[in-house]
Amino acid sequence: MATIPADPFDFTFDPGTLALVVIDMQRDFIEPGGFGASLGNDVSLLQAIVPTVRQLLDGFRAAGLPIIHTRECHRPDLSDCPPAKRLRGAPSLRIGDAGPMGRVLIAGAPGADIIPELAPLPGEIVLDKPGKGAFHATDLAAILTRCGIRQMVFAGVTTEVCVQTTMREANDRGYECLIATDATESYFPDFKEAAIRMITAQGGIVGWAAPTAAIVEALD
Ligand code: C5J
Repeated sequence: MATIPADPFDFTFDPGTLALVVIDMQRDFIEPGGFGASLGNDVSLLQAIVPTVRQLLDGFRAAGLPIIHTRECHRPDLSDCPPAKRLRGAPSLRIGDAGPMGRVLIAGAPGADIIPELAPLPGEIVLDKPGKGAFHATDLAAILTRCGIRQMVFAGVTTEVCVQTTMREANDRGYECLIATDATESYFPDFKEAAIRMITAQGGIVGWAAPTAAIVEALD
């Protein structure tokens, strides 16, 4: 067993059952001209965590531990995109519309790709998900069972939407989850802070939180 100093208390893990889950580090959320920007968000906030997410990837790769990358995206015919999701709000580009990086949040379009700096390596799992949570309408549960994963470190975007939703789904399924505080970000910094407080409050009601350096050091 190994230990990461964490909030609200130490996160003890078995390296044989730990995985890294990197949520939605896609061009559509991180780069200008994508879905995030079409909603009026400042994507430079999210770009700031690319180096720390890369440190986590490097640490898990060096330790030989499993890595799962998720991508929020939909089928080209939008059959897995509820109209309520597509029509919500007043973005300049809706899901499925043609944008500067191809059709917005559509599997196979350049915008749905993970940014090149964090590109998955052969052997790493890439999971396309139509919802905010990575368990909804995916085979994530089966993958975790098959790989013997019981504990997960979470990174990616956005903290209070897809990261927190997936952590809550995982927590309800009995997984132990830790969020890397400097490898996750929101378009709304106060939402990020609030989400991490929600996760760790009440004795870690959803999970644990720790900085990337502490996580990577514990993997050595
Ligand atoms: C959002 C996500 N915010 N990956 N997606 O729509 O958090």
